[in-house]
Amino acid sequence: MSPILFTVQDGVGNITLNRPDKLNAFNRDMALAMQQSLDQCNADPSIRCVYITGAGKGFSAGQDLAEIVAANAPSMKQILHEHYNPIVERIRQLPKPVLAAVNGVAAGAGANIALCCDIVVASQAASFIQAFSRIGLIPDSGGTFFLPRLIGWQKASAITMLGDKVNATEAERMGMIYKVIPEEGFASATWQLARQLAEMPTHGLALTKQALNNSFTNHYKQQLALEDHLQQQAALTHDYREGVSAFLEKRTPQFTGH
Ligand code: LHQ
Repeated sequence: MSPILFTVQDGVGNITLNRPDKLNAFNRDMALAMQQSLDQCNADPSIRCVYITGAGKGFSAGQDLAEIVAANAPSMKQILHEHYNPIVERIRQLPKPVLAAVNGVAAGAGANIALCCDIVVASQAASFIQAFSRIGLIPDSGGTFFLPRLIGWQKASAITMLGDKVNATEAERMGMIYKVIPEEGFASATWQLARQLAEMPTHGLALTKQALNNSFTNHYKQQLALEDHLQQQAALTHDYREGVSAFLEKRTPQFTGH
């Protein structure tokens, strides 16, 4: 069984984590296959949104703990350098929106890979666990970067140290995720959201992502300069012209992503 299912439909690249009997825990094969799918999403111009979800009842339980004690286990260095960091880097650098549809429990690296996506929605049945402290590790896959920025230092400090299980409603309340979506109809509601994103001005969204990627490290003058630079690029797109024309002509815009 392939650890990642990858399909393209309606302008959306669908990456499904697919080890459902292990709650989609990451092993090396799955991490490398996910990188390959993200590369395909980058290379294929027909893909204008990436949708990441899990097969079965979980999203991902993080690192497969059986793998790290097996013979020929990848080293800690390999796991970070070759598995998780390249996934997070690809998601953040991808010039297209990435939607995480968290269908069930997301723990450890599984939680932090979801949280580094551009938009995170979660089923009422989902939960987020910074499980690292339970096994003596520190949060990886960008957790110590994204969490304090999403929910503030104090909450981030407490949930990473205590390893609390945060349910989807609480995650939304804290600002960890965008929205909770009812369990019933979750797949179709989140797929609709991905399709909506795929019909938007893709290049403009990529420039927005680039601005946000820099917003917590730039000071405001640098950020104003970056916005100026990126807005000049957005102004050159077909979609900008189309958006303004459609508004003035009182019709629905037809964006091409360029
Ligand atoms: C699993 C796993 C799993 C293997 C469930 N592995 N089988 C970076 C660097 C290097 C090393 C380590 O890690 C990292 C990054 C990380 O991600 S560290 C954090 C690793 N993840 C965890 O510690 C979470 C471990 N899992 C759990 O605590 C629970 O499974 C949760 C709370 C996620 C879900 O609990 P339940 O809903 O009660 O499900 P379950 O525990 O019954 O799991 C179902 C099956 O999945 C079960 O297999 P079995 O054959 O007994 O049915 C579990 O053994 C398996 N599974 N997580 N990470």
